[in-house]
Amino acid sequence: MPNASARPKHGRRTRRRRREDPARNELVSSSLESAQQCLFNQDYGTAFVHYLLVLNLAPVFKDFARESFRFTLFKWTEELDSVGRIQDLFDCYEQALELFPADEVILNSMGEHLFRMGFRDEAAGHFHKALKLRPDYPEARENFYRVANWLVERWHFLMLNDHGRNRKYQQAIQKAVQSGCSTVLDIGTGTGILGMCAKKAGAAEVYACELSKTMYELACEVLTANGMDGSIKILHIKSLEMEVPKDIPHRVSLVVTETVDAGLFGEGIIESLIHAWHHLLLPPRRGENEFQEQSATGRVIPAGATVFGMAVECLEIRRHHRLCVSEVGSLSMAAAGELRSPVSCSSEPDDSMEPYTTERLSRLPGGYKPLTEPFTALNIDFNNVQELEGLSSRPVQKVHLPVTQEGQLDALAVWFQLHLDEESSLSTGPQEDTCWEQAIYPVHSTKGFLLKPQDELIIEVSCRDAYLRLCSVAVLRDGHEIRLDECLDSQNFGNAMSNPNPEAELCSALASLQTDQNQSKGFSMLECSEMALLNNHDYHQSFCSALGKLISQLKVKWQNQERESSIQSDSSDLLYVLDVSEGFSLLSLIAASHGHVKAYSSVEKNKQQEVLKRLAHSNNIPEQHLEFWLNHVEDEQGMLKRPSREKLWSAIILDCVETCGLIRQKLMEKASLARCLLEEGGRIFPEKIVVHGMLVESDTLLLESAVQGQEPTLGFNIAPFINQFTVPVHVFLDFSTLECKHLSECVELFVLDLMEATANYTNREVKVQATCAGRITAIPFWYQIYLDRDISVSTLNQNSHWKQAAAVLQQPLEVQAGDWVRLAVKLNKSTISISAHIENAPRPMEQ
Ligand code: 44T
Repeated sequence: MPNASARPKHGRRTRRRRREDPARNELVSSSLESAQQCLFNQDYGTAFVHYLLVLNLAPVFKDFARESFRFTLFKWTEELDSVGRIQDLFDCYEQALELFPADEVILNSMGEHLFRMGFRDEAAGHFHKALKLRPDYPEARENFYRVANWLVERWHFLMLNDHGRNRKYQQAIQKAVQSGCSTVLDIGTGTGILGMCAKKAGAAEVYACELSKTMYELACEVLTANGMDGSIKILHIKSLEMEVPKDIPHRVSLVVTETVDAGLFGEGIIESLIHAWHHLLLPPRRGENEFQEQSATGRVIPAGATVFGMAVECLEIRRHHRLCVSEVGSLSMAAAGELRSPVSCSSEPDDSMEPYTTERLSRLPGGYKPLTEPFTALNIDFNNVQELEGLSSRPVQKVHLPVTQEGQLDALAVWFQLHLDEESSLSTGPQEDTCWEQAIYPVHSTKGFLLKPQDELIIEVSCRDAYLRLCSVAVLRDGHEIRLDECLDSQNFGNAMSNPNPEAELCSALASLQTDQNQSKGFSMLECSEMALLNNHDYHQSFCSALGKLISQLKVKWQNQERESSIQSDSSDLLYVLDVSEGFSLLSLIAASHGHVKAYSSVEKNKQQEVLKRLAHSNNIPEQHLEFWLNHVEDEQGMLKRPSREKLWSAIILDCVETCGLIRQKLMEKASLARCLLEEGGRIFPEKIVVHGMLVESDTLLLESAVQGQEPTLGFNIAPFINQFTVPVHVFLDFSTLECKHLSECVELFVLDLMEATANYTNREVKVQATCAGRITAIPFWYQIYLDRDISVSTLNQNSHWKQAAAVLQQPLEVQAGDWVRLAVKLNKSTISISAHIENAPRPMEQ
């Protein structure tokens, strides 16, 4: 307990105050004593109230009591958290920050609570403030890196590095302002760049709004640095809440915005523009020939958009959105019922579903095959409010698309042209040399259905809830219409999955007949990465073998022990296996399938538990051999405690690597806990992780990490501000398709031994020889996960559900072929950091 019993030295001011107000001083000193007493008795709530009183009445005690106050605050809020008193928890933090507004430890800790509650933007703001107060505060730095990606999304860097896009926007704005649009509103200003363009072009009044707090604060800094803080009025508000004259004094003649995502409408541009036309913009120009002053009418940049679509075959998309295997490990999946990713344009979308995901088609591992020509799905005029309003009531449009190549229909890919004005447009197409992603509408229901040239694909295009929806509904073949939603019965098609187990099929049929509310949708939802995991054959096969090996070893050991002690073998004796993987995992069931195993799964969602139970049943695993761990434990801390039985665990399966390519937080802590819970001869899976990496030169990674170059962006000083949000490790990388030059062989960077506490280190120096000359800009890394000494899986595997990560160096490092590079690899609380130095070079290049 820090500082709880020390006594303050009374300064001159206190003494004076004491003389002035003895009753108050009496209260302060008795409260301080009570606070310390309560703290000693671990009555943190009361201690906290006493401290608040003391520090509010006598701020002079702040320095003296800071440590104990923090300690009390953290203890008390931990208690509040554990009983779900979230509002009270945040009230405490707010009171604490009123007293200590510049306390980086309190700010960081409040950020952690906010983050856990899902308030990422707010959380990040707290980490950022803590770091500004103390740049060498490692906890805050690590937290900040973790959230920076959400706060300032990586596309900001791409956008600012996209000189073509910047110039086109600038020219379109300049033209509009010079032709008379003198009052401008930038909706979703981000870094403030479009608003600044308008001001620079000579607009008399410029307003900007931004809904993200972090981006708003960033834009304020940028405006100040460019001397425009007095001339652009920026508001932290969603444009839909803006009113005249409350927020802007009168309607404007130009709205500029780039609130578009890969699917065009995902950032709410339709709603924003409808609102802007009704409340913020001057009336639109009437006829072409009528003369009207530009300053008396309103218009929007971009003026409109054309959306394109195309059907594609793509294994990478397929394996993330539907089950492509009939067996996982040793288990038949026939009884699983339908498993779906949450990305679906189904007719009854709910909150947990999204109509599309995004990918850069050109970077998909394994590539893609276009099955049709691109078609125009939609044209929209942003200067026509009736058209914007009519969008959601437009009748569903049926498009007939000739199939041009044979292939499996996996998805519809969508991109658009953004027409800035009559002359200039930007494209997000897959062929363009731009960085934009395409929207992907995966097809779920056509397992194994092969499209053929001469077929006609029928697609429905509609606009609901301000989202564009595309749905492949049918195929016209030889004059017959084959409905795609009826293709679920895979037996209809020659190359469908075969099902060798008729009993399992019956179970599956039964499952879809269940009337239970949970089953009402007839399918269970899995995250895309969980789906890819199920489709990862090697991974499950490796687990199946490694678990099988351990289980038979332990069985033999038992038999020997029994023989030696001549105790009668008890067939009810079981091995205990615990799978603490995050999300949906079949590993517990795979363990149970070896017989004489009682498996505990950590699957939490009811529907997913049902799937496991069905699979257990259909794979002849006794019902009582599968239990759900989280149904046994109250809180997360209990996670690795075994059930209250005599037995210790024979195997504990830990999920070590996150899909994004990073080691899971607290992995080593979990491993040491798990080691204590193993029976003799028991094991943790995996037992070891080896981190591999390589030196590369990749401009792409640089462009996604920070605004590059010394040149100001369109003449504005933006880079130093947004680059504060640069993170040293890039995640969700597809190393196999990353455009880059390999500058070395693969090297072993680090080893994590999960079975051996003493074998681990936190720092390591690795020497790598450059195999050719170039600029080292990054060190991608991945993992070889050893389940036992012989069996391992790699996260770089083609079938992997994991992506890779890369440490991006802030300063590229020039090397010649043959140079030796020294890498300092650090592991701090599961976070890897890497810095590179040339051997014998005088100056280290820190990342
Ligand atoms: N677009 C990239 C990036 N916002 C997404 O908080 C997508 C560019 C791109 N603020 C072509 C294609 C693409 N009122 O900071 C964000 C966001 C803010 C608003 C105030 C509103 N109604 C909104 C709506 C959004 O605007 C900023 C940008 S939106 C995200 C842009 C492949 N060109």
